[in-house]
Amino acid sequence: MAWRLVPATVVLILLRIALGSNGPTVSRSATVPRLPSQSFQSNVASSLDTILSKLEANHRELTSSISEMTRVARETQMEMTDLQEDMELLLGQMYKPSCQEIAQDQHEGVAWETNKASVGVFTVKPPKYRPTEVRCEIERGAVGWTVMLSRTNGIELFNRTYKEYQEGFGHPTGDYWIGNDFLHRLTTWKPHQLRVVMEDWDGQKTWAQYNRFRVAGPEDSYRITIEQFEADSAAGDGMEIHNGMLFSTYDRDDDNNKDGNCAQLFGGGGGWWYNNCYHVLPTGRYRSSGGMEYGGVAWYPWRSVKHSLKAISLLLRRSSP
Ligand SMILES: *[C@@H]1O[C@H](CO)[C@@H](O)[C@H](O)[C@H]1NC(C)=O
Ligand SMILES: [Ca+2]
Repeated sequence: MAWRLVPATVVLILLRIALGSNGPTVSRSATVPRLPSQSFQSNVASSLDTILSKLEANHRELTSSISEMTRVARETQMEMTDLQEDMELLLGQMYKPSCQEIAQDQHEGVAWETNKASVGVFTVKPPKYRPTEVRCEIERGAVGWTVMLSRTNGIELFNRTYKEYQEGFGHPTGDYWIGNDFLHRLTTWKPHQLRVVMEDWDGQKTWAQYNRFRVAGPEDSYRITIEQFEADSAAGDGMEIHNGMLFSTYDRDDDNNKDGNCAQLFGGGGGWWYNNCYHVLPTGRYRSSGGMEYGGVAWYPWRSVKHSLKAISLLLRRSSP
């Protein structure tokens, strides 16, 4: 063991000091080196004994404190895990996982006539995720949609970093992105569907729906599964080329464009499940005039890929069983 080297070094150093100060270098007159006296040697020896036994005692003490600390750390770890589980249970009782359950709650005991459609901000908590403020769109008949993205004006910028898209940004009373970690937790907890509603500058409105929507975890770069396109969706299947893609931002390129980063080249800085590069881009740069260039808030094939829409929302609810 390493500590055994310590006394040996100490012995050597002490001997060197002892021999050095009484040895040949300081004795000028004598031609034969004088050995240290008997009493001096035994003094050194007994000092060394004392030092050695002190070191051994310290080492024993240290070893036992280390094993005690390890035991306490292990216990603390277990207590932390228990606390986390208790906390998760408690928060799970305080908050609904999504707007779907909030709508069901509100529906109970409310007469159909007064059960009007409404929009509001609520705190929800998908399992294994933190309580989060979101916008709920609640329809008649206990249907509650959780808004994952809203674009209605250019106030909130969507040219954001990977980290910002992970955690979410903006505010649920206005435009916002709910966060990739939230999406992952909610859509892997129970199967979800995605509804897209959009509006153009001429006042026309349309929608599209996918009955299967799932976002993988960070270890799989938030890969999107978007399938079972609802055939009568008026806006057309713009998400087809995005199915199975990884999430990319201007500071992280996981897209299928070999020459560069779609978010930078064409996406106006918005984060999205780019392929090479996009048909749909709800996170594009908001242009108040529609315009005719890449990087806007786009839904092809409803409008040109270079046309920026007036408004778009992405809404989630559990798939019907
Ligand atoms: C985002 O885009 C706006 C213009 O739309 C620009 O002023 C701003 O600097 C951009 N931010 C980043 C982080 O690129
Ligand atoms: Ca690329």
